[in-house]
Amino acid sequence: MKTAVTLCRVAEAAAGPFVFHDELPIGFAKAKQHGFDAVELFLPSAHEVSVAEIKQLQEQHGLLIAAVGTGAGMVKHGLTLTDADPAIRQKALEFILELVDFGGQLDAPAILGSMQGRSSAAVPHETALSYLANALKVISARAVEHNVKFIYEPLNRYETNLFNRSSDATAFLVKHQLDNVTLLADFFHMNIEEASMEQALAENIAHIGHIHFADSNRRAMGFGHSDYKPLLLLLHQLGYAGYLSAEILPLPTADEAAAQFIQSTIL
Ligand code: LER
Ligand code: MN
Repeated sequence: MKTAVTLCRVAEAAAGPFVFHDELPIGFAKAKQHGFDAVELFLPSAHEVSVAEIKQLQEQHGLLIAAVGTGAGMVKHGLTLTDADPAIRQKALEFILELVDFGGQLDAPAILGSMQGRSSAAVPHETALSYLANALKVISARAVEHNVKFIYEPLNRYETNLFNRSSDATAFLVKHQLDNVTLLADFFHMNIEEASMEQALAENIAHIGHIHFADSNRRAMGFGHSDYKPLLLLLHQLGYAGYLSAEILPLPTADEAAAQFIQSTIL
């Protein structure tokens, strides 16, 4: 398993579960200093910083890009793939495709989290799911062109009503033959939604491509009440070889959260 830490440059997400909010040269330096293998980027759009600039920082610090988040499309621009307005859905799709192209040039998959949106009185559940499936087909085909996966993230009930549990999301991906889409297992959301973390991980491991390794209170593992060592051991036994990414609150400080996170990933 590899480790990654979130670098957030989205002002609207300043209070979000991201470790470093500094300018990227500082964020990359801190990631390296703490011993992470990679960074997970949360940027305002695909146009905030050039691919060349990211490559230069990667080379300077010897870091991989684990993934690129798309959530700014939602928190900054209010875009989701399941909006009632087709023009907004189209803008959401284009926003994500640009980030797939951006990440693809860095060998990194993009993540669909909050931009999945939710069903509502205006958009019935089955309609929202068909919007999601159709968008995932287009996005996943674009990811194939870059030889990267695309990552779909089930969220807890307060953030979406589309998919809250891993097994339901897996069934949806299988049903729609979305073979190039992997699941993100965010332990914070799973803590709220899964009956058993162990069972959810074991049942869906073949589809899990990325992990947000967060404790029950969304702090670094060890700073909440998750019994995380058995989960880490289970992931090892299941042969999970992807990232454990620190999408966690920067508490008590960003540096302490980062240091604790790295400690918590040692078996
Ligand atoms: C949101 O709660 C989350 O977990 C992110 O990874 C998705 O934007
Ligand atoms: Mn997450």
